[in-house]
Amino acid sequence: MNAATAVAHPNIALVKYWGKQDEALNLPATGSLSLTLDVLPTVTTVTPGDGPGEDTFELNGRPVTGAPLDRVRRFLDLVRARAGVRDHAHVVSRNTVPTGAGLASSASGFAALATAASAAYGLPLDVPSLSRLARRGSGSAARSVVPGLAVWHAGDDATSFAEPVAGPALAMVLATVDAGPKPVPSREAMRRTAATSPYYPAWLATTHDCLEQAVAACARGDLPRLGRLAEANALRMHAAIQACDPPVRYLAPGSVRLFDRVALLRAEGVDVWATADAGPNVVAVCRPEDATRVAGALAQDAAVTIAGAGPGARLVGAPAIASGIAS
Ligand code: 2P0
Repeated sequence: MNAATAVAHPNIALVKYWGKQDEALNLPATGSLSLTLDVLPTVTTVTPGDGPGEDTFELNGRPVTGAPLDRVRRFLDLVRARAGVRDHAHVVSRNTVPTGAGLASSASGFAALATAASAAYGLPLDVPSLSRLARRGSGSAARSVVPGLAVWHAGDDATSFAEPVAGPALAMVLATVDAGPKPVPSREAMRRTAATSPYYPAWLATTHDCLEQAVAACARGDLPRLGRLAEANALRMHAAIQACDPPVRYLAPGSVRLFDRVALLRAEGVDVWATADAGPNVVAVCRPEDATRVAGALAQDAAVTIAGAGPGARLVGAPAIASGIAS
């Protein structure tokens, strides 16, 4: 077994994943649609050691302990069980996404880990296999395996993976209101929404229809229809989250200001819509040629990054990151 290094990028959902039909297999209650970005990559190296032993995980130059390390170990256990080996591993990762800030750090993280670990332990490297495996680490990671626009199917363990779909050319302007960790992790808030939000059944029913319509809009290259569906879907997700008990509110005053700025730009004739994940940061969806104008307007209230469609998770040549952890 050899060390392997993989790179993956975050994705932003246009039709959101919020709720599971199976916690153990990490199967989503509904399908979702996203754009894998060309910014903020995660680069991860998996180096198998000899025989059973302690897995280690270093993130951005620091050893990780506690629950985040356990989550990586459980993922490696799954990889080892499938590969029929017991060798421990050293995982070294560099993540340029603000971790835990609602910009999908777990998506690029587990997409890169699934790809590097599959190569290191000899598992299949085709996109459906990597997407199914990445899903087990974090649901949204299933989509970061795929380049550009991706649909992640609900389905069962065998059929719940992401695959590419054709669609209109898109840019996303990431508007960061707060890069700090969110108050409630998305996994916990998702569980709480399903268990206590009176709007959860409506969320599931409308998202199912929304996905069908969004995929049809993609096929027609109809950005305005896709944008309207995406903004409505995001606000419905936040409505369901805010209605849970105890409530969780991810959107901050600065987030609402950004939704208003996007609406003002629309009133000026720009095709732009807003979405937001499990945090206060807002993402504007627009045509690539309008991205600079949109970014200029949002920069009055937030730190902005312009992103386009990016590549799927992939292996890179040699181990690119030096580990500070001795084997
Ligand atoms: C999404 N989010 O579709 C939605 C929108 C956040 C808001 O997927 O429990 O970290 O690891 O499967 O993937 C965040 O949830 O959850 C997420 P787990 P994940 O992008």
